[in-house]
Formats: sequence, structure tokens, C-alpha cells
Amino acid sequence: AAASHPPVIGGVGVEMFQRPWTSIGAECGSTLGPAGFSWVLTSPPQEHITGSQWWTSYQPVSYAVDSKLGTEEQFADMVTACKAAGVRVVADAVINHMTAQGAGTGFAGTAFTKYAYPGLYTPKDFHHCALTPDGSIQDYTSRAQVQTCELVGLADLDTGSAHVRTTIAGYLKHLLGLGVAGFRIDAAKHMAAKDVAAIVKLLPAGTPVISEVIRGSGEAVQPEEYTRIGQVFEFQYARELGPQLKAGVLMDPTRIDEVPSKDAAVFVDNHDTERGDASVTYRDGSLYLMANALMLADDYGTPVIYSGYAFSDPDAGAPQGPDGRVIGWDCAGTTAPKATYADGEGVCTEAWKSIAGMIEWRTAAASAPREPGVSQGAAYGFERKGKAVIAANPGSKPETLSVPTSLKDGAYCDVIADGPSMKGCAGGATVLVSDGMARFELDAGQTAAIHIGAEPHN
Ligand code: ARE
Ligand code: CA
Repeated sequence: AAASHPPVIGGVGVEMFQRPWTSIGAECGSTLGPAGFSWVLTSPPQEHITGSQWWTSYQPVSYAVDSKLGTEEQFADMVTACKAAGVRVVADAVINHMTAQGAGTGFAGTAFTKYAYPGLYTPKDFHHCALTPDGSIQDYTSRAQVQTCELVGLADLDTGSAHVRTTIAGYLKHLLGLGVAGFRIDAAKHMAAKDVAAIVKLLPAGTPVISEVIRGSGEAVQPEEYTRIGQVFEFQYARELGPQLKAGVLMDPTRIDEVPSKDAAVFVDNHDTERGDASVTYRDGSLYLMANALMLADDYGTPVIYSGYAFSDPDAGAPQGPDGRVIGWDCAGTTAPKATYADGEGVCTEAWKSIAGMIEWRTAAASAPREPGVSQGAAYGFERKGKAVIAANPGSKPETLSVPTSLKDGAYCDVIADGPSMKGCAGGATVLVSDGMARFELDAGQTAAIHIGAEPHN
């Protein structure tokens, strides 16, 4: 018999970066559930080093579910609220390493040293690589360095050891007990695929995981090694789409250097790439919306919307109160991208009506194949056969575009302008279909999208 495919979380996800559990719980009911999101990816929930930078979350010092994002009780309440809204919770699992700090006291009061964590690990549970002068990874063409040396100085767990595997699985099972549905495996590249597989095997069968393995050409470790465990984040997707938008020249995707669709989780940007090499981010307003709309319209991978906060200092954490807890914010009233954001202000991508509109569009498109695209000037569009049509103009002047379609003649609601058609489009923006063509008039930077069943109504 053919080997069955590993579990896939499916639907549309959203990474709610550095959002407290109380904020996410509230938005599951107000925003994420109603918009049709299937799952939310949280920032890491375990105890971490203290500090104002966001990345303290990625330096565990214990597996207590008590962090700047909230207590265990708040975490459990979030999961319950999200479940009630039909939204599953995926937790970011930082399991390759502990902290890089020599010694200290963690956010929840745990005293630690870099290689000793009470009740969890002692120095023999770490790799202590001798391949580089300071034990840190220098050469990504060396598998041994990537997987047994320290990622930016973070104490590297010996994930080959039974004790380490059981301890990590114990933490993940605890989170499953709190109701989480699956995990992002942080820095999966830095653990041998067989180690990740062995840890996941200790979890209940059917637990979906998405491994973070940043594709790097010429590197020793590639994402394909991890697809037998679950999905992987396919970084190539955004690397292909983003520059096309910036250049104002959209083309049909090549899928070169990408894992098969069912193995991929895709995104326009994430918390690392918006601080790194992402071509299009919240700073790009309508182009960012366009990128996300095109991703949701696509027939490739599991799309993950990203929602963070504005920053000028890439290290700056989300605003914290005097107790060090992140204050959080509520996006329920933010229905469109803003031209400018103040530092620390939430971007609220998940609450834009155009995103909810595109999730509805995606549901209408279902498994209909993506037809070849057509272009006119900078404008580009395509149909999901017989179900839905999208058109986008990343250029700097207005364009008219006719996209071949088998939708029946008539006026259709533009779910980008007005959001889900069941809620809007009473006298709002429409697109006309006649004689097998959907006719779009697009301003510079405008996206428009129509789908079957989205005729105007009152
Ligand atoms: C921070 C400081 C460092 C300091 C360190 C230890 O910034 O200066 O040395 O602490 O004190 C996040 C931040 C890091 C932060 C870290 C720990 O991004 O800046 O370090 O937390 O607090 C590689 C990995 C990939 C990883 C990226 C960042 O392969 O897995 O680096 N991404 C995940 C998360 C990050 C997180 C970590 C892992 C650590 O998404 O947010 O780090 O838990 C090429 C390669 C990639 C490589 C990339 C960057 O593209 O192909 O594999 O990614 O270069 O080096
Ligand atoms: Ca490692």
C-alpha cells in the first residue's frame, strides 16, 4: 500500500505574532472565526529569558506555559474560546535549543544556566559542538554544523537522545492537553529529520506539524527531508511572488524549487522575513493586500496570513506593561490596511474585510483548477475554473483587463472592495461578466475578485 500522507492542518491560517492569549481569544470570536480562518499560529508559549525584545520568546528556559504572552490559564481559555469559534490553535514549538544566556532567572522565575535547567536538562543533554571555534554554526553547507552546533549561540539540545526526545514530547503533549491542534517546529533545519520524526512519533497519531526549514540554495539540509513528518513552510513561494509585485510584472507561477502543494505552508511574509528579505510587507499597503489576495486565490499550499506590529527597530518587542507582559491589542475595528502605522501599532491583517472576502472566494473556488493567467499592461488575472476570478494591477497607472471565464453573465460583487459578498455589495463595487469575459477596471495598486454566488443582493 502507498504510504499515507502525514497530517495536514489545512484551511487558512494566521500567524498572530507576539499577541497575548487574551487578545487572540477575543479575536477568535470577533474576527478570526467570522472571517473563516481555520487556525491561528501563536508565538512560543513557554517560559523564556526576560527582556524587551520580541525574540526573547525564542530562548526557552523552562517548559512552564507562563510567558510575556500570558499564563497557562489564559492560554487554555484562548484555546477554548477559539474552539468555540471554529478556530484551531497551533503553537510555535521551540525545541532545538534553550537559551544563549550564560545564567539568569526566566520570565516565570526559573533560575537557569546555559546548559542546566532544573527538572529538564543537564549539560550532557546538549551537543557542545567542537566543529567551530565558538561552537556556533558558521557554514550552512555542513550538515553536522547546522544540526549539532549552536544557532546564534543558543544551547543546542541533543535531540538524538531518548531523554531529550521524551522531555520535548512531554512539553508538546502538555500543550495538546491544553487543547492545541498542532505545532510549528521552530528551527527544524537544525535538528536531524529523524530526530524530529522520532519526537513527533511520541505524540498522538494525526498531530499536524509544520516544520520551519528555510530553503537555501547549496545548503546541506533541504525542506524535502522533512515532508514525511508533516508540512514545511515553503519560503520560495514568497520569494517568487514578492519581487514580481515590486516590479509590476505578474506571471504564472513556475513552482521551481518548491515542495509539492500538499506539503507546503505558504506566506507573503512572517516575523523573520518582515525583518529580513521579504519583498512585500505591511509597509507596502495595497501591494501587501494584493500579495495576500493572490496567495489566497492560488491553488498551492496551505496559506498563512501574517499579522504583526509596525516597527522601526527590528529588535523592538510588542508594547509591554510594567510586569513585562505584552499589553496586546484588538483588531476587530480595523477593516483595511493603513497608509502609515506608528511603531508598536498592530497591523491587523486578519481583520481586513478584503482578507475575509478572499477567504470566502477561496471557499467558492474549492478545488477548481487554476487557469493560465492573462495580462494587459501591468494588470494580470486568472480564473479558478468556473468558480472565481481575480485581477490585480501592481503597476503605476490604471489598466483595463478582460479575463476569460465560464462564470455566467451578470454583475458580481468585488470581495476585495466590499468584503464577503454575504455581508456587503448592496450597491457596492461590482464587476461585469459577459460573453465569457470578466471585465476589470483597475486603478494603480488595485486588486478585484469575484466568485460564483456573489451576485449583489439587498
Ligand atoms: C538573538 C539575537 C542574536 C543573538 C541571539 C542569542 O538577535 O544576535 O546571538 O539572540 O543571544 C529569533 C531571532 C534571532 C534571535 C533568536 C533568539 O530571529 O535574532 O537571536 O530568536 O532569541 C536561521 C534558522 C531559522 C531561524 C532564523 C532566524 O535556520 O530556523 O535563522 N528562524 C527561527 C525563528 C526565529 C528565531 C529562531 C529560529 C531561533 O523563526 O525568529 O530567532 O529560535 C539563511 C539560512 C537560514 C537562516 C538564515 C538566517 O537564510 O538558509 O537557515 O535561518 O540565513 O541566518
Ligand atoms: Ca540542533
